Amino acid sequence: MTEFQKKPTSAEGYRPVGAAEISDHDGSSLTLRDGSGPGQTTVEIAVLAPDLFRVGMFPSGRPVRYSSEAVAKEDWPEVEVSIVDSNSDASGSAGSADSVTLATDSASATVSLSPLRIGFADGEGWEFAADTEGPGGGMGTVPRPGAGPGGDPVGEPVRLHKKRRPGERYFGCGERTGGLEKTGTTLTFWNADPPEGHTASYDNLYASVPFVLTLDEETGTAWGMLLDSTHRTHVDLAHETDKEASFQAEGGDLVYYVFCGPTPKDVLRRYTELTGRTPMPPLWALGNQQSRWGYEGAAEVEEVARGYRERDLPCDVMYFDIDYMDGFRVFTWGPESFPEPKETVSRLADEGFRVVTIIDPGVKVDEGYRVYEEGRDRGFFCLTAGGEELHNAVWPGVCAFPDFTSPEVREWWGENHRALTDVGVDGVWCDMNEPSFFIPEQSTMPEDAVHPGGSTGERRYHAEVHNAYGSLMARATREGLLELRPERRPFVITRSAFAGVQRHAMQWTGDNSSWWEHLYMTMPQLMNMGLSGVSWAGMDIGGFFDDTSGELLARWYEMGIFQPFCRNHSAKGTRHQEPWLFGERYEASIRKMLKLRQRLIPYLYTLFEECHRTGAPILRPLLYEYPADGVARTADDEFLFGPAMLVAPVTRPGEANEYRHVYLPEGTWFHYWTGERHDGPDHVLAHAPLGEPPIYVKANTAVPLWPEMNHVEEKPADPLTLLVYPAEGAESGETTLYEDAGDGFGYERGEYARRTVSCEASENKIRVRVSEREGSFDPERRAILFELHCVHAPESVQVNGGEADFAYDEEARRLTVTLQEAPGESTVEMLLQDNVDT
Ligand code: MIG
Repeated sequence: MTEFQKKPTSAEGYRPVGAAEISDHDGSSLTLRDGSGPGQTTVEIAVLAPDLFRVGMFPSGRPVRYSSEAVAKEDWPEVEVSIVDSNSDASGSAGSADSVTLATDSASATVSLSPLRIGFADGEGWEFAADTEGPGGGMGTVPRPGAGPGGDPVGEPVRLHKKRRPGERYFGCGERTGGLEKTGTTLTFWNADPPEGHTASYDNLYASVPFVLTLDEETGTAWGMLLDSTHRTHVDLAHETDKEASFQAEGGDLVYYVFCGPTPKDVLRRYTELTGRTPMPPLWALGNQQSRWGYEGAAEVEEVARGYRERDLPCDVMYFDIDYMDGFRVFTWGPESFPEPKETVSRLADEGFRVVTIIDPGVKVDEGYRVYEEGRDRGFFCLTAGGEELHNAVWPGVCAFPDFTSPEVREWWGENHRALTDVGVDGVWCDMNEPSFFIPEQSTMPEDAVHPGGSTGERRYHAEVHNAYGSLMARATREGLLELRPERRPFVITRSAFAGVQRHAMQWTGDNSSWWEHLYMTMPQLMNMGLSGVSWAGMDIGGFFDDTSGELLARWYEMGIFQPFCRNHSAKGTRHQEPWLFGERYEASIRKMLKLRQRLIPYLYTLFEECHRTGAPILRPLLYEYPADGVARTADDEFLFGPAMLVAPVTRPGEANEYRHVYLPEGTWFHYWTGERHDGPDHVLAHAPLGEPPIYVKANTAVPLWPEMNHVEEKPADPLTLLVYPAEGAESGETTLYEDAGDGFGYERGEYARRTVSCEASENKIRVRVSEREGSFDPERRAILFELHCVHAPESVQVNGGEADFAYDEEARRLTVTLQEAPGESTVEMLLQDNVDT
């Protein structure tokens, strides 16, 4: 059975927790017991925040513990909770009651004691996430064939059954194949390096985020649940029966968190408070990036970089895949392929390119190779069940694998990155970290392998920590880079991941194929990752396996420039797919897209900052902003790029057909290329010839743009343009512009500049207001250029109360006004001859 097909242990013999007794309680939690002695089960229900509950079940006498690679925040400020049992209205007298309710001002958990069942409700008493009833309901354990209770070294499988309310819809669950909605599916969480050609029939891929975002189809009310287990995990979302969702981890404790919402925004904000937020990226990481497995050496990489500059194609980053190493030994440089790495990297830097190098976890077993000898001598590698150093083959041949669960190993791994930073490498790409083994092909570490845990850690079987291995490697990398270069924001990219990975690294989605199907799949996949806390993500543009075509590549860029991570990457042996290899027509279209990406960076950076501060996805499904809109919920071939832009890429071949359907939710939208106005909700047929993907800008909502440039640090972003489509009769709008130094941590000390830009339009007047600058960062800019589209000729324009010059392009119906940059509030008012266009 291959890694990605294993089925859960049969639920036969399932033993739910029986009658529970309250053994302890404090102001915000309850502890319950079922049984006594070594077979006893402890259950805890705790209120961590007014809308966040944690439930833990610790079977077979296991101790209560919550430490987890998913969780970033363990100490929560005290919450006001009223604990009321069914026998009395007064708190504190828990004892012989049938049920106990823990209530905050916005939600509650009710615990029935005999048998133990737990359910939740919002402030209005609307119930959700209730345990199912009957002998197969609630939570409990499943005996593993051949192991008696307590006699199972990794613990028996644990199971949980939740009622599904009619109309409940499921989303999230991290990186997966298939569509946006996960209702009616079963999902396995077990990180694997899946075979080529991810199709809808694939289940688990490289990453595990067992977090479900649930929407009520009637009201759009949202809640969420994280099953915090790094064991193999299976989730059934109304597949077996449409009345239930069930969760099973193949060992360990059962720990889950319930996020009460009530909006997707609330759920994500709390989920990312618990599991951590995406750090601020270095600004250059938002630029376009080029990679290929198979560039033979420094000369070829430099030639490709030159190709970008010569053809006026924006690009910021070049990647070095495994061939830069000496015989694939990590933290070395190949004497033939990269004889002078420092010179190569600095020449690229002179041209405005940053460099990212790949690192795999496998360390070549090789006498005389420092990294291996150190790791071996210090006991830093994983062991077989019999206590030997565990070996398997990967690119370098026979390898040993660091035990990233050990803090000392992570520190050592981090320090090793000096071999890269000394050369001037800017970022690190963690690959093969499921971990992926070659024997047998695309397998992973055996479940009975041992992680020694180091002197301060804990000895554990691989089965217990498997899904965290990739995240732990990414963590070691980020912490190492921070240690080596404390003044720079680390850039780490990872393939394998667990819930909370966003704190350590961005995630790319691995080995897709150059198929139209995979261009489409980018959207549901990235949207669900965004709904699972992993917003900083991207798919290989052009496709990794198989041969791309000019049309596919050009269309792929039309979507790809809106990915938080924009990188072209392909596999050795496939057709090269640099943008200029398919003729002038496709190249021109890609150039137009890459320039748009580069111009959008101030908007994108603002979205990153919002994500960093609140957990809001960058590339977001329509349901995130419009949860009560039933059509928006189904939209998985279009997405929102922040609140101001809606993008509906073409993902089908056939250039003769230049049209596609687009759904526009509530609000007023302007077609970016033609300025056509649409008042949503509406279904429209968009004209989408090559180079003009359907992009819609929300009315009265400013989008900040940079001048055209070939890479992020080319020149100061002056002037900054504020693109606005004012619309009478549409809601007034507001967006944010966030700026800082683009690297370093000054922003944590207030060195940033945040402004809000609001716009309202009436029959004969448009007013755009830029708020006072918050924060101490000075963008050192001379001017802000207001670019108002789809407006009639103005009678007069006033800036801060005084007459101002303007330019009006009659044909384009575009008005431009320049404002001198100043930290205070500025208002631009336009009096129009006629009313604004409708
Ligand atoms: O066994 O480093 O997903 O992006 O180019 C393949 C070579 C190993 C897999 C990664 C891919 C990378 C490739 N790697």
